[in-house]
Amino acid sequence: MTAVDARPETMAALRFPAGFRWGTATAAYQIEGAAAEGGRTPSIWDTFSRTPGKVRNGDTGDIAADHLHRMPDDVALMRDLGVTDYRFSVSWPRVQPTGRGPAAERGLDFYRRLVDELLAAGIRPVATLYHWDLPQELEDAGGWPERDTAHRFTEYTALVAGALGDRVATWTTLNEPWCGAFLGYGNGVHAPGRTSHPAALRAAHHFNLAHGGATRVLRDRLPSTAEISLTLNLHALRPLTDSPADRDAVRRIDAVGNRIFLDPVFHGRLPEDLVEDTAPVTDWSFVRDGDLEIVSAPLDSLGINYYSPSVVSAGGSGSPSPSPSPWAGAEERVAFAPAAGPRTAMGWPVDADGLYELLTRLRDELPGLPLLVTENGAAYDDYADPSGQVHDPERVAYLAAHLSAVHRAIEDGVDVRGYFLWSLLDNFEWAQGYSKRFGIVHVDFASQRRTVKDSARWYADVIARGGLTRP
Ligand code: IFM
Repeated sequence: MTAVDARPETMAALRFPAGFRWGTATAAYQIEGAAAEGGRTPSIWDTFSRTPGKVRNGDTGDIAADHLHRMPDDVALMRDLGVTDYRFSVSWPRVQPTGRGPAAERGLDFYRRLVDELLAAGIRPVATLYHWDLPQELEDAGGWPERDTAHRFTEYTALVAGALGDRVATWTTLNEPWCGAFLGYGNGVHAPGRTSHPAALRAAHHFNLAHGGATRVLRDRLPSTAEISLTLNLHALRPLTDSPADRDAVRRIDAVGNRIFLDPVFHGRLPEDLVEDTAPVTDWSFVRDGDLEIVSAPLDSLGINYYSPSVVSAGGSGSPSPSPSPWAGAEERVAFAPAAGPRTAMGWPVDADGLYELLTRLRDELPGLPLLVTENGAAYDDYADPSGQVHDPERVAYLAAHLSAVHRAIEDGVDVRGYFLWSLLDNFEWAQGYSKRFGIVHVDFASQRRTVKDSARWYADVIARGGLTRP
């Protein structure tokens, strides 16, 4: 076959449906900075990042990408890229500093201005109410393992809904409660850095309860057209072999990694096998009558954050789950096998099939529920060269492969309504501090200069054409 003959195949366009939402995503603590302005009080991440040894290089979100002061310019960047939607999170300690009582109007004003700026730029705001920045005062009162934190969250939700409900059409209650519960309270890699399996499981339930309570509040206070959603970082799991033991290892991790949220939220029940697997750790008596009814309030869509899959075995090969493990003891005898192939700067395997597998699973398990890919992207060690350019071909390849997987899923009947690229800006990557760059816009943290990377130009082109060429 000649090169000319090959062109139609290599150039075939992958077109997305009309109205597909092309977004970017960020989170408050990772970009805003201004940690002590306008009455904002410390969150668990302010405390954690100040605790020696917890965050790489001792980095904190004190200044981050200084977005609070540069917001109009950052919105203009998105407008120039042509994004249709922007997913941001609201900082709880900025709008309700002690986690109780009245709102700090100056904090809410920032989000009012952000939403106005977005709407003026023709960009749909997508608000996430919780992306990990619990007010420290609430952690001091017991944090997510305590039931009252869920009640505090519904109160806070009412404040934000009152301020933004007339202009924000899409709402996400929680971002990645698995990380909040199991990295925050299970293995302590994230704030608040506690290491207790029972606390992690209690936190997971209270996240579910907070989500359900907030959903009720949003339904009561928002126009009936509002879209209410939840974002989960579902784990794409594969057994190392087809042996019953390896398949059972997948079942265990699926229970404590995925179904711990999916079953209560979408089916109003706890996974029975999870309750059995975790019996040595807890009797689940913190789940009270009526809780699961609150948790399972109907949703309009589900957000999925996907980066890479995991290969799971019953042990013997691969590395055992690290100690302390985030999996609350349910991972007994489970090992994680090293994946082949390229990895990002996070060390995460590049494997777009995992996204396709997750999306088609959800099509089958939750028929009729619209899906959004609310995060996907990659960190690479990119830098501005002397001519001021940032060339990031690996990120372009990663994004192209994953968007192709989304396209394939849509072709196979999955109702995916949008894709939010993580992230608009280089930012504070939690325990990795500023050492990992996920942005399609480079940030020089010393000068706060923004430089549009090649990947941002590529994404703008994808958006303009409503699709991409087959990679
Ligand atoms: O930066 C995070 C984000 O806050 C939550 N999802 C994963 C991203 C990359 O680690």
